[in-house]
Amino acid sequence: DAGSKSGRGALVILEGLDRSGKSSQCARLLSYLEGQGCRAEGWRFPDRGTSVGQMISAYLANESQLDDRTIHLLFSANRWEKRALMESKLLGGTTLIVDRYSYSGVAFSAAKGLDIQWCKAPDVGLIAPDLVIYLDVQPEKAAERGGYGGERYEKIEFQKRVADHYHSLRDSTWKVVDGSLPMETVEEQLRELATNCIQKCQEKPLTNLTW
Ligand code: NYM
Ligand code: MG
Repeated sequence: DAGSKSGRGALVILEGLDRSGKSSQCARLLSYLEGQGCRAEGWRFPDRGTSVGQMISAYLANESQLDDRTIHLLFSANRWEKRALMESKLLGGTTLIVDRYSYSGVAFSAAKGLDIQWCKAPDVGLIAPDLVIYLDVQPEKAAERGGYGGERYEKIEFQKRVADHYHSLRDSTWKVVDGSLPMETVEEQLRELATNCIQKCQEKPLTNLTW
């Protein structure tokens, strides 16, 4: 098949506030790509399946208390423990559609008041994404969408600060999509962005995140 001989897979990240539609859009994009014969997998961070991920999950559910820097480093460690597998998947030609990455790490911790440079440092050396799609939804709109699930951070005032920090992280790999548009419209835009990205990065080497 074409996929196995024509270079590496793409690292595509979806970012956005809680309830911005990332998880639904990741699933839709993944099934579209698979339908097109593209080798792709859906990943998410935090990956709650590892032992670090279980500590994160307990913290988010308010079942444990952790110092702000400690939980920040656990979120980063949770990405590091997946780095080797991520690299081998990408080099083997599999595209990864990932729900949250280092940008969530920085935006959420910085919203607590932690220094941004300090927040960025532990993720230096992870694999740099080929494309970051930011689903832009006003915090008020996101909160209306069936409310929040009761996890830590799911408060409108906090989400507003997270949005400001996301804004300051935008760089040339980012595409901002209006997440308040109808689901099908958003889906269509994501298909086009991802398809272009997958084609373009086949011959490009993987690089590391430097911010
Ligand atoms: N979150 C997620 C962080 O605070 N730092 C991180 O590095 C990552 C990946 O965890 N409110 C926050 C954002 C979410 C929460 O994510 C759980 P999800 O996508 O709801 O499982
Ligand atoms: Mg959530």
